[in-house]
Amino acid sequence: MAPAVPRSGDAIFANVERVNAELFTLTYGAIVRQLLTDLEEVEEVNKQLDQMGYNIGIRLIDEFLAKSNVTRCVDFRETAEVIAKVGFKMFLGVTASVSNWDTEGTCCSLILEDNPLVDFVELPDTCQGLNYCSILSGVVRGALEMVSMKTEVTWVRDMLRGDDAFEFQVKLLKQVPEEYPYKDD
Ligand code: MYR
Repeated sequence: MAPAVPRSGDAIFANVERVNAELFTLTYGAIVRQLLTDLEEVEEVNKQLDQMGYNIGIRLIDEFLAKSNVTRCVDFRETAEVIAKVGFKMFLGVTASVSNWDTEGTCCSLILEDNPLVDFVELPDTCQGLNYCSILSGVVRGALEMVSMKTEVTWVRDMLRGDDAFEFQVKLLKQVPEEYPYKDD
């Protein structure tokens, strides 16, 4: 039945956004479930999710750079903050915190206390080794590779396994300096 008082545009958009977010979360859950059925081994599912994320990341970086107006970061510390505060906010609607830096400033953790991907999710005992959110680490790895940073991304904590947060470690393996393709006269 139509509401007696029409909702304002803002309320309708907020509702559409919430429904989109729920649809996204449920769709992701259905993909993970299908992969578990098809691949059987959780390690294989972790790899597949990471690869899917990587494939998304190498495309998503263009949209990120175009929409965020972020320019070249001075170092990896700044890059990590940009991912956590701007990237996650833009694509996941939440921010992450950055901590556990090594002394060289090439390895840190991104920590999520709120993660819309896991709404409605509970893992059965048979999925204990599953890194359910591997798609996120893959996205970060793919996006960084497109801006010349080769990284290794590893899951450290997972609330679906009883930890108090989601945490993944991002280690910068190699930074390929970008060459300016033209000679200055
Ligand atoms: C640069 O120094 O070239 C800027 C690098 C910015 C990299 C930002 C990557 C954004 C990744 C978004 C991840 C979203 C995950 C949901």
